[in-house]
Amino acid sequence: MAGKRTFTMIKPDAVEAGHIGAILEQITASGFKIVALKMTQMATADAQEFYAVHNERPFFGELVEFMTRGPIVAAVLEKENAVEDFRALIGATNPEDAADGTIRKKYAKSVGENAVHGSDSDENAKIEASFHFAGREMF
Ligand code: RTP
Ligand code: MG
Repeated sequence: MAGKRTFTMIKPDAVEAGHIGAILEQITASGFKIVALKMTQMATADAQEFYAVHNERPFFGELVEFMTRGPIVAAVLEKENAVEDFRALIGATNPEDAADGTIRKKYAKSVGENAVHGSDSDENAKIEASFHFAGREMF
């Protein structure tokens, strides 16, 4: 599975704005196969654990508030070179810096409320997928 899977979330801002369908369409049209999918809402403790790597950063409290304020759509995606290709598809963290046509350029509102998450390494993709999905929920 190394290199073939990544984990994503459609974040609360994009769910609230009604972009679930358009974002999933762009993801599958770009060659990613959905192998796990669900709508869920993270509790505060979930978001603090998921983003623990950022817990010393000044935006951590804001990030946890944001990620727990409404439902998200979590998914595991399969494609050759999944992690890197998906980061290219979503674009830079700050939508002002994201390339035209990327998901964040089209749907993100700000550096904080930036529509989608994408794992940053194969190792983190596995950890993050397992955080959200049981083995029997991944196909
Ligand atoms: P992600 O983990 O969500 O895919 O985003 P990323 O790798 O592009 O960015 P990262 O540095 O991991 O930051 C995680 C999330 O924290 C929020 N953030 N807010 N206010 C700010 O300056 C700021 N910086 C980051 C964003 O939601 C970012 O995606
Ligand atoms: Mg990140």
